[in-house]
Amino acid sequence: MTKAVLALGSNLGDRLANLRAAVSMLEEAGLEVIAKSEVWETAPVPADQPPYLNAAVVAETGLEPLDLLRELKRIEHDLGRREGTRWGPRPIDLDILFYGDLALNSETLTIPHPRIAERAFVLAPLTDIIDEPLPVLGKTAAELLEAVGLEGAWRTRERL
Ligand code: A4P
Ligand code: MG
Repeated sequence: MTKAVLALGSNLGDRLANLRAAVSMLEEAGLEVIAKSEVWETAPVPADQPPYLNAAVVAETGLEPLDLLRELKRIEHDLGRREGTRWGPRPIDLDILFYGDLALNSETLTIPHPRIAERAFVLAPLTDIIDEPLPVLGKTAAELLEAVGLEGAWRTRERL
């Protein structure tokens, strides 16, 4: 089993219900979710789309990275996501942030996810669930978040 860290984002439809449905579907797919961040409201990047709810989870999985990616794509599709503009609005976005301490750079999959260190909407939820230095990056989420600033990210009172 490997510890994978996943990012969840939604900015279309019932955003909280979408995040919660995604967590249930991850569990149904056999992942054991062992930590869940709080739910954060975040300003969209780029700005010309609705605001997001973002969260992150740690999950134990026996799936290999590409099989995990395939499961995430299936869950996105089942939750109504269709091909659209890259970085555009979506009912659900599921990204693999880390997979154990693996570093991988292939055409379909890059691990760690390439833009973690520059995004408050990824780092803020990570500070809820991982205190140690992050795999490969070697710094804590809190340290990286301090460098980019918390601007555009707010804790909601909601739980996953
Ligand atoms: N891919 C490569 N590496 C990975 C990985 N580690 N995890 C490939 C998941 N997918 C990975 O992704 C496009 C392709 O990236 C996949 O088919 C896979 O082969 P996608 O999810 O279809 O499209 P996307 O999400 O638009 O692209 P990407 O690159 O994942 O975008 P980001 O960087 O995730 O940005 N603003 C706020 N506030 N909150 C957000 O959550 N999200 C985005 C999406 C933009 N702005 C946002 C948010
Ligand atoms: Mg994505």
